[in-house]
Amino acid sequence: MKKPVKVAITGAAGQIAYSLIFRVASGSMLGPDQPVILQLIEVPVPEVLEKLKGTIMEVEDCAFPLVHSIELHSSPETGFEGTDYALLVGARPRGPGMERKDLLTANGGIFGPQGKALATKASKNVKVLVVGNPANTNALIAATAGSKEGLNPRQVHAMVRLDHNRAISQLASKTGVHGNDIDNVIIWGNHSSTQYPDVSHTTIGGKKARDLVTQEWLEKDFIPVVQQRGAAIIKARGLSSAASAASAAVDHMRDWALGSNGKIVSMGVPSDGSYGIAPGIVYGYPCICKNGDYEIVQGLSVDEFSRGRMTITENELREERAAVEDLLK
Ligand code: NAX
Repeated sequence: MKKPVKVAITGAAGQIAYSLIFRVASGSMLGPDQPVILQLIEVPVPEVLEKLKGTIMEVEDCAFPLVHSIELHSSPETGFEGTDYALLVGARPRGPGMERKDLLTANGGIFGPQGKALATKASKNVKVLVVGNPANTNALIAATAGSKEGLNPRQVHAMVRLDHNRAISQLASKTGVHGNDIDNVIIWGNHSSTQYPDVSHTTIGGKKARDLVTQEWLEKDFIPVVQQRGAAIIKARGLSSAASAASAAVDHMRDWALGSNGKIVSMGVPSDGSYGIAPGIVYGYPCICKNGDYEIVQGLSVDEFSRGRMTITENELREERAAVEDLLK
C-alpha cells in the first residue's frame, strides 16, 4: 500500500458531498491502492457540523479499506493542513433577490480565504478543483488569492466535467452507441448556460460526429439540452444534480492526478490566451493530462459558428471577472 494522501472536501454536509465522500473513500478517484485521509470541512454552525458527524458515522460504517482516517473541520486553515487534493464544493447559493454581482461577491468571501489557506497550509503540489458555483469565477478568486502566497494558478481548476459527461451521454443516446466510443467532446467556457458544448472534433465509433448528426439537431436540441440539463434535473428531482456532479468531480481529479490516457477531457483552467481567449479567466478548454499535470490541446480548428459561441461564454466570464475586480487586487 502507498502512503496515505490527504483529500479535503468543503461543503461536506451537503448533497454533492454525500455522494462524493463515499466515491473518494472507495478508491474511485485515486485508485484501489491509494489510502486517503479525509479532511471534511463545513461552516462553523452546530446543526451543520452535527449533520456532518452523521455522514462520518456512515463512512466509518462502510469500513472502507482505503480510509486511513477522517477529520472534521470548521475552518479552511485547519482543514487544508497538508492537503494533497482539495475539492471545493461548499458555496453560497443564490438567495432571493440576489443579483449576480452579489452572488459573486458573497462567494469571493469564501473562495478568497480558502485560496490563501490552500497556499499557506496545503501541500506545495496541491491540486484544487472548484465545484461550488459560480465555479469558474470562484476558481479565479481562489487562485488569485493563493497566488499571492505562492500557489500557481494552474493548481486551481473549475469543474466543467459534468457538462462534458452530459454531452457524451446526449450524443450516445442520439446515435445509439456507448459513451466509451465517443471521443474529443469539448466544453468551452463557463459552467453556466452560456457554455459551448462543441462536437466539431468529436468522433463517434471512429466516424466524425458532424457526419452523423445534423447542424439543426446540434443547435436546436443538443446544445440547449446540455446547457440546460442542470435546470431540467432540478425540475424533475426537486433538487440539483448531486451524484452526477460528484461523479464528474471524481473523473476530473482522477484524470488530472493519474492521466487521461491520451483522451481529451474538458477542464476549467486559467486561460493562457490559447484560442484567443482573454488570459487569466478560468475557461473550459480541451485538455490532456499526464504525469500529474495538464496541457491545453493546441491547434484545433475553430469555425465561425464555434467562434461565436466561444466568444459569448468568454464575454460572460469577462463580465464576472469585472464584477469581482476589487477582490482580485
Ligand atoms: P448543498 O447546499 O447541499 O451543500 C453545500 C454545503 O456547503 C452546505 O452544507 C454548506 O453548509 C456548505 N458550505 C457553504 N459555505 C461553506 C464554506 N465556506 N466552507 C465549507 N462549507 C461550506 O449544495 P450541493 O448540492 O452539495 O452543491 C454545492 C455546490 O455545487 C453549489 O454551489 C452548486 O451550485 C454547485 N454545483 C456545481 C456543479 C458544477 O458542475 N460545477 C454541478 C452541481 C452543482 O450545481
